Amino acid sequence: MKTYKIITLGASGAGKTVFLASMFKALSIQGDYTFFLEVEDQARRKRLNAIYTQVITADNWPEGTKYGDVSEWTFNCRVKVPTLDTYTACQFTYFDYAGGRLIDSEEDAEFTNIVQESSTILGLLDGKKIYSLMKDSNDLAVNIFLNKDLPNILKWMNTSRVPIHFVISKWDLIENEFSLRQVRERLLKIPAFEELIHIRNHANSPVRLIPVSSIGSGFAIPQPDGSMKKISGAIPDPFQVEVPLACVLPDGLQARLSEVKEKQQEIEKTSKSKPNIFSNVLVFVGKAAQISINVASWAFIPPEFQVEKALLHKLSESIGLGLEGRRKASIEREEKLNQERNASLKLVKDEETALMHAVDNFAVIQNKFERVFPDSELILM
Ligand SMILES: Nc1nc2c(ncn2[C@@H]2O[C@H](COP(=O)(O)OP(=O)(O)OP(=O)(O)O)[C@@H](O)[C@H]2O)c(=O)[nH]1
Ligand SMILES: [Mg+2]
Repeated sequence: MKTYKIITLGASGAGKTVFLASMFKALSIQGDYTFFLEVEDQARRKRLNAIYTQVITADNWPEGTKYGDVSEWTFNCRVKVPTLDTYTACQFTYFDYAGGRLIDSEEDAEFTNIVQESSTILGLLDGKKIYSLMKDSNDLAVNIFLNKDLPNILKWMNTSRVPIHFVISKWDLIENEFSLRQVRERLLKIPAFEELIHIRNHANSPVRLIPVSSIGSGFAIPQPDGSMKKISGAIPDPFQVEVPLACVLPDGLQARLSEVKEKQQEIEKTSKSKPNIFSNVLVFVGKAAQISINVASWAFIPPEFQVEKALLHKLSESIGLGLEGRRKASIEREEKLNQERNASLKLVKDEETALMHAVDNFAVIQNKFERVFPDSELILM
């Protein structure tokens, strides 16, 4: 089974745990999308459901994650076909730590390992602090964000070259006053942030800004004392909580293929006898990208990204290998993607075809998101 690991990095109170509970709730039934998430472990499933129930029904909020707690949430990504048989396409494992752990200067071997093994780093930026930053307030929250939270997140991100999803939490607090483009411009004024984007762009490893709200607009309002008051009678309407998960596989594959391609080119440059490009080659042709990867190089791709050829071809249309190949999200594309998704549902009969179908769903989610937020992907070159 292909398993994608995602580490969530974010300061204490940024909204990591509430986000995971809300994402699970949104994707735990086959509704808008023709896949769903399942937490196999019953105790963990109950725990995650209890967190969400507390968010939406109790007066107070769930407690922050404790320092020693490693919440490891494994979601099976499942597809139910019209005959009601269900197949697992892949797994996503999210690691949710206490935010305080980020700033520990001690060697943290466990944390380091998880960062190294992750397919994607999900950096959660606290929307409440971003709002203060956008307001140009000179308050403590902004100071902490700029001088502590963000540098600590960037420090960990700089230890790997996997794709990065900067999730802006609590978008409900920002959306009425600032656009994603404005937030993007402000963040790019921070030199260390901009530098990270340049490095990732150079490696062709995607970086995105993804605004989410785990509760939706009008559910809670910040109080002068810093707390978040729930509005009595308000109904939660989570916003875009499914987007980060949908980007994990396509973005991860793009980054891995680019890495292998780069290594392969280096070897070809230095080796005297040019390898015969027609032997031992796994050709991978797409509308947006045309690359060939040697069988030997393919072995360096981690198993979760060694997808079947048919899936590679499918994804090669949507992943941009090289800036010129960036896809254009559009309504027309949405229709085409919906048709493809309907067609592939009929073909699901095992893990491999279930993954093909899940990827069609991810493309639908991504296309819709990029259409509404064309400034999501950070490309500076
Ligand atoms: N307005 C708004 N507030 C939110 C949202 N998500 C979380 N919050 C608030 O942020 C608080 C912290 O959320 P958590 O998910 O517990 O934060 P965390 O990042 O897990 O924090 P640690 O466990 O301490 O590392 C919540 O108790 C809410 O008050 C959101 O989408 N909108
Ligand atoms: Mg937490």
